[in-house]
Amino acid sequence: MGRMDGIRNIVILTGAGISAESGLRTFRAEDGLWEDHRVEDVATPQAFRRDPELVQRFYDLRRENVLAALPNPAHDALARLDREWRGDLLIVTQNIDDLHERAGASRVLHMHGEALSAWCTACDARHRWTGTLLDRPPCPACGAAQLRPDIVWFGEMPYQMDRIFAALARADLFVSIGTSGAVYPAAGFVQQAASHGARTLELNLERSLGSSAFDETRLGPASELVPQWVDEVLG
Ligand code: BV8
Repeated sequence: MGRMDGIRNIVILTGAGISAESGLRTFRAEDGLWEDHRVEDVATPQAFRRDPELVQRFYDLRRENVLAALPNPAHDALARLDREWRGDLLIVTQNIDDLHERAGASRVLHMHGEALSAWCTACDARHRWTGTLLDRPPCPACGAAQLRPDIVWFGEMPYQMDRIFAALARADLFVSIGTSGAVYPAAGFVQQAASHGARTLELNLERSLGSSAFDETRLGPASELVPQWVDEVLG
């Protein structure tokens, strides 16, 4: 009875921890983003209404950092799994960076949005964006100066929840990588997958808030744990 017998459909949830070794700061560590910015000052629709300059400057800097970052061996290993896994696979990321895609993965869903995307609140168009938004550039589609970061802020509905719930309902295996389990609805996915009979595995530097809900937890850096795990899966 090999480890992967009976496993066809895999859902992988990733968080800031998978991009930490690519030089992108996590949120809750002592040098985390939330150390020098209060969430409610930069990552809520109320903050954007109150002080759009502060919020645009915060995400212009995040966008710059994403463009300067490179995928690490954890991203590369998941891209290999995406290429070679014959069953269903969905990488649901909470991250706004594009390192999964730059490593070559395609079955990726950004539930909290993307740094390299701008959303026009006048015409609802979305545009790939690598520049700044602080200078209020016009929307390439309608010309209005109402572009905001295409990011899901606290209190806003995450993207493609129906597709995520459907994948969790069909999953035989749910794997969580580099996330603290502090933010919902992502933090509740392990219970949902388990309630549909999936096996659950956590790969993280330290035990997360949801560790007790997992069948197995492996502790260590993603750049080591993820390639090891993918080698096991692909045999
Ligand atoms: C919503 C984009 C309604 C912005 C983000 C239920 C209970 C309590 C509260 C709520 C609840 N339901 C909703 C809420 C409110 C809120 C919430 O969860 N608040 C928390 C703080 C209690 N949730 C919301 O507002 C959500 N929206 O609920 O809408 C709704 C819901 C469902 C259905 C309908 C409607 C929206 C939340 C999304 C907000 N936007 N990101 C941006 O990026 O700036 S959240 C943001 O923070 C990230 O995307 C991520 O989700 C979260 C950060 O968590 P992690 O990624 O896990 O990062 P963290 O630093 O915390 O941890 C890193 C981990 O990695 C650590 O464990 C560390 O050990 C590990 N690690 C570090 N280095 C490594 C490593 N692991 C391996 N290798 C390493 N090298």
